[in-house]
Amino acid sequence: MAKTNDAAESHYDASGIQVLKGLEAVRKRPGMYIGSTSARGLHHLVYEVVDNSIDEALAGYCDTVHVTIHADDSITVVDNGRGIPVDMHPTEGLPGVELALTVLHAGGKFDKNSYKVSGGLHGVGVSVVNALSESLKVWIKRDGKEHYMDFVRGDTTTKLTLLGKVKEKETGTKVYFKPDPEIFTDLHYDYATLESRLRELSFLNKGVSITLVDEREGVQKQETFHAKGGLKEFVQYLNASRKVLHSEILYADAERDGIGIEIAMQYNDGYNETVFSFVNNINTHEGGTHLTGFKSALTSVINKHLDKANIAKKDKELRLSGDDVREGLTAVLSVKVKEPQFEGQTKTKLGNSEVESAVKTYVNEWLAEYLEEHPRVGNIVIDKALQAARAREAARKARDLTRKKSALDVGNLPGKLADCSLSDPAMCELYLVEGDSAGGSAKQGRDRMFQAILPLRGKILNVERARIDKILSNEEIRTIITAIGSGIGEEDFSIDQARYHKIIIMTDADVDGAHIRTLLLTFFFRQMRQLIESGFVYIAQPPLYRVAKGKEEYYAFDEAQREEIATRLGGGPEGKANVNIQRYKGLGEMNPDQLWKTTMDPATRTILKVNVEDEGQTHRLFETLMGDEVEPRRAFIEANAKFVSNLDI
Ligand code: 0RA
Repeated sequence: MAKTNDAAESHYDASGIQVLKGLEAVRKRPGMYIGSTSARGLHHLVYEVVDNSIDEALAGYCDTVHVTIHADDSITVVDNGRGIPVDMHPTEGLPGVELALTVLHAGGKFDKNSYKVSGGLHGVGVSVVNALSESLKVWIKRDGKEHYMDFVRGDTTTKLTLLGKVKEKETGTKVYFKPDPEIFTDLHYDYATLESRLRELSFLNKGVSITLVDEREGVQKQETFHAKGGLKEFVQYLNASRKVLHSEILYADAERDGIGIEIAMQYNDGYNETVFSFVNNINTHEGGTHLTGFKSALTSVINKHLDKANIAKKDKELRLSGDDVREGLTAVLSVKVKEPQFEGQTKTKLGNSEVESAVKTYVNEWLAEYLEEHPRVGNIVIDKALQAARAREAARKARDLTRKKSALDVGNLPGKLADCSLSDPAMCELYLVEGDSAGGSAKQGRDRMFQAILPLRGKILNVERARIDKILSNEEIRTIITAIGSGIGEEDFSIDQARYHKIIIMTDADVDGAHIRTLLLTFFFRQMRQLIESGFVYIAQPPLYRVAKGKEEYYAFDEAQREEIATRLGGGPEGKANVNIQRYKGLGEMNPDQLWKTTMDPATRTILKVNVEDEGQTHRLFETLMGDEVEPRRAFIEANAKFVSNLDI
């Protein structure tokens, strides 16, 4: 930075120093600002810039956003908003754009729109993206002129420069950035991850057109997301693989007490509840006041509707619970709140109490009127909820019965379970093993101090196609529930009761094994989601090959590794003939010692932790793979078959 004696310039220098301090803090502790420096943080940079464009859209000045992944995994985001201000800030002595890009939380200084998010990872500002980029460039079209600036690791390298004239009505901002390899451990952008968030943003911001372009070699593609119907199209997307019970999607878009409320809902013939909630475009995974308001209004309106309905007296005496009225419901609730208070472990739970009453009052009016005016839909909803209530009643009876027999009582663990001797759940592992023979090897090979084994016989029930009473009558599932000890569902589940903090699925590396694993994951996702969310569910990685020469033996987990070991043991490519390669067809082919060494010994094994990256995608995936509709499943398998490897068919 050139030194001058000019008073204004030295003031600029002074603020420049302060600026550097601010962004240095971001580079020192990036995790504090973007959560992590792995893939998640990397993608967060894109969301941060796009959020600024979406803010312009919310303020009514922007309807098009273009995101490009360049060949070297750098990113450009272009919008047609008003453009970041370029005039001198009266007190800071820097152009607005430079402030926005070099001062932490400078966004607030403009106070440009009322739905800015406070706290959490969102809305940290584009200056954070700048600090964590090896290069950032910005082009602004505003007031008939185009301006340019660039930065290296947050430091201004080219001061604001006038590029030339443009048409007066041509406005917008273009931001290019290349994430800094000194900061990020992973520099690769995942198309599907960006696609999923951008699609979601288009659903949440009716009318905004968002295009994603991938320029990288071999993957070139481009998609535009644009939802004229807003959340209506979101629900349609989520229900795509389901049989819906009524064709019209219930939809509301209103403002009450300064709070924007948008809702879409539709019932399907399944038994799951798929309800998503958002505040200022942020997925409130932990729910909060807006969701509570919606749920309580839904339960109350449907119960009132039941009272008025023309149905048998004995049904009228049934009270519909929240779970009953949400069986088979797909709904999205999105609110826009001026000063959101985010709470909870991941800061994704809305705390503002005024939002609960606003949403509740509004949904009470809107839904009551809708059901009144659409009696056919009203009857369908009542029917569905009554069926759920009856099934729940039957399930309660079945559970009481099994309780009497103590089948679900931890005091009476299943006979098939070989439990471990420690009792602290944090130390204990439960292996769910496919088949009795592998189960036997695992029992002999394990460390019985902390490893418990539960052999599973054959296929477990597909819970995606079953209601709770049927799920509970399935022997294999009951055994799993009892062994884990935490109960199931939303109301009966308690993570504190889980008897193991690692539940490891161990199946063969073949089609049956993959199927059993999917069935187990479906069950955990639908009935014990918290187990996954707490990071308790894992997948074992047994080796595919044993490579041996004489007394020396090694295990390979894929073909490349097998070849590498064989070459090394044989003393070069020619000597491979003396090497014995054994392909494991199933876990049962390994003796207890081999199973321990390769798959169960914490010192040497690899286990994969199961997590839910994107709830919406996961719902759709399980519905596609495990639901009733055949056509979406066939299409999915066709589209993805080429990615499947290591399956022994
Ligand atoms: C501050 C104030 C104004 C707009 C913006 C920032 C803005 C920032 C970004 C980042 C990406 N795209 C953006 N578009 C706009 C409002 C200025 C005015 O009042 O005209």
